[in-house]
Amino acid sequence: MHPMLTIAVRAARKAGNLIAKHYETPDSVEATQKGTNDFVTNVDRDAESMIVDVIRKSYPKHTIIGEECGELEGEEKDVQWIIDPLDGTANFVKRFPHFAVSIAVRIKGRTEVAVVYDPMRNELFTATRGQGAQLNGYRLRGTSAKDLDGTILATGFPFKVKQHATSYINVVGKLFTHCADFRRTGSAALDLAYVAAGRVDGFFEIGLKPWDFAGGELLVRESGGVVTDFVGGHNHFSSGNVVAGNPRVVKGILTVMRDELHDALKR
Ligand code: 2AM
Ligand code: CA
Ligand code: CA
Ligand code: CA
Repeated sequence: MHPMLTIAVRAARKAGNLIAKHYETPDSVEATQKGTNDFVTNVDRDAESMIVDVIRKSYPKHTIIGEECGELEGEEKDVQWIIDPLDGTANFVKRFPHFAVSIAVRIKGRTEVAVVYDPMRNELFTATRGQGAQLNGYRLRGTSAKDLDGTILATGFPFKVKQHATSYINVVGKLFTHCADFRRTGSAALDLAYVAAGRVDGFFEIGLKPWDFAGGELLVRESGGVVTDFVGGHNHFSSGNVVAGNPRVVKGILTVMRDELHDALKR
């Protein structure tokens, strides 16, 4: 195993166990409001500190970027650990058992290893660039859908900034006439892991942050899929707009977006 993946897995399991422990004792969870419709808990922060400690022990010079801690600049700026200690906090707070830890290591802007860990199901999704994606050690393949016909697509809604919600809902409405159905699970990291595992055929979401999708992106690519922005390009790390799936499904989603999406969102 890639040495950085070993550390990423150790950190993800440790944080996942902490999250699962708190899930059993809801009184130990304190939620505070971060912004409109947006909450964070003591568990997000404790899980993140745990991950940072594990990384720092092996790689004290690497840069770490986390949702709650921001950028912890290291001497080596070329190596970035991008972490979401708890993806699906809204689910966690509501005791809807669907959330994950996501960790990706990017070297000079290219993701080398990734882990997405679902502690409630003990499902560990891992990937190393050029070496495939695995679920608990078994090789993953995405679905072989030829177009949008009969597909199930995962997505998320722009719950924070509703400025472009109408344009977005238009796209969702149009896509609905082409695919079979949608899933809206509340964890972008798991949505992408599920694309890699073939549990859904594709995924699209607007306005994500790098920690939401950096890990899942490599899982999808290493399972034979592609990940792009809303115009088929590779600006999703800056735009936060992500489409994923096998090349034919992504093409189907992009075609609908080209016709229906507000120009401001096309990047
Ligand atoms: P989070 O739990 O780490 O904040 C993209 O949809 C991301 O936004 C999710 O992966 C999740 O990340 C967060 N999210 C999704 N739905 C949400 C909601 N209804 N309220 C708050 N955060 C949400
Ligand atoms: Ca959050
Ligand atoms: Ca997230
Ligand atoms: Ca989070």
